Amino acid sequence: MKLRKITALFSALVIAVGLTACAGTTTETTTAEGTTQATTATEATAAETTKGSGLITVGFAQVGHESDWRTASTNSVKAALSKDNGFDLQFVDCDNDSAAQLEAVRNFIEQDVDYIVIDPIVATGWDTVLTEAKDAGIPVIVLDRTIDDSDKYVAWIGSEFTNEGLAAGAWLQAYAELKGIKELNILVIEGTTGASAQIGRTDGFKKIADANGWNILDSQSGEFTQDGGQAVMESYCKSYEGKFNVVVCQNDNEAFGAEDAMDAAGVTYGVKGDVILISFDSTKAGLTELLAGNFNSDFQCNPLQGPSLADLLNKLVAGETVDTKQFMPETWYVNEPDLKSITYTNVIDKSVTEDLVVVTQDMIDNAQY
Ligand code: GYE
Repeated sequence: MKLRKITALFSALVIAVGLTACAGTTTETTTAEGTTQATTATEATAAETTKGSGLITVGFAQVGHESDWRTASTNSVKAALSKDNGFDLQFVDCDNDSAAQLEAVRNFIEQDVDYIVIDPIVATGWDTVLTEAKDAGIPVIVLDRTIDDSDKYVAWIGSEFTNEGLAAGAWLQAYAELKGIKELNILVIEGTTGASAQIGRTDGFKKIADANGWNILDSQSGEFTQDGGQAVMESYCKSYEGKFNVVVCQNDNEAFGAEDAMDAAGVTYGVKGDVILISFDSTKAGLTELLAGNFNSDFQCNPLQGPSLADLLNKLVAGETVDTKQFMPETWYVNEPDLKSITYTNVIDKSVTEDLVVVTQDMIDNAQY
């Protein structure tokens, strides 16, 4: 077991509440386009919460346990929705199986929980079961990944994945210019196919790649896992030997697997290597690789959503109006000081300039996941 795996395991055990203080974060909060939805949900729950122990019963259909990010998300929700905080949490690990996730939601409806929280493995296939939840009078909250084919939920808390992909592309553009790299031949290791995190990161990065005429040699799913990332990279190393100078992994665990595959194939990467290695998530283990110079940049996705979720549920119980969309604050990390910021056109067609933060040991020591 490599050191980074041990670090990952350790950080997964650290239950984190609250957010990392970060420079150059992008935070947006969109207020209540869905006031009507929120009101309906509130009416439904007021009666429900009086029925049992006084605790608010919440069913959470979690994606699985595929990555360090996921473990941090699970820990954050479990800590925030504890009995001491007034919640009775029914947690189901859906093991990356969409059918199992639909079944978990149907079981929550059957159990007549007060609220259902879903982190959707994939973005589509949701309208029928969300209609069933609505008909049963159980409000649904979506966490992290988005649902694209139904609006029958009260609110969503998560990250703007397309912006993460755009930011990675904007950074690569600026970095290549700085280093005088004329030709970019890119291999992408995507996350779980159909997950909004995979779709957004792929689309955002591709937009910048297309605008610059970069060559994306291949783009395959590594399922957001270390083993998946390693398997895809092993096959890339054979098929594209000597032909690539950039690898984009859509999460840190895939990047760890890609490092192992490149090590085995004798390919060098990172600040002193031949290949630029880009990752997403910025876990403690990922930032450790960045500080060591093995990654070139790491685009944060913040999994510490538990406190915001607890706050939202408490507001619904109290009959207050809630924000229907809440974006987590996130930081773009690098390890070379030359570039201070990046500018790009974000998803709402607005030109934004965002800071790049040079990772330090202190930041890693204080990282909460
Ligand atoms: O980046 C990855 C995880 O949905 C944003 O899922 C999340 C992604 C995260 O497995 O590590």
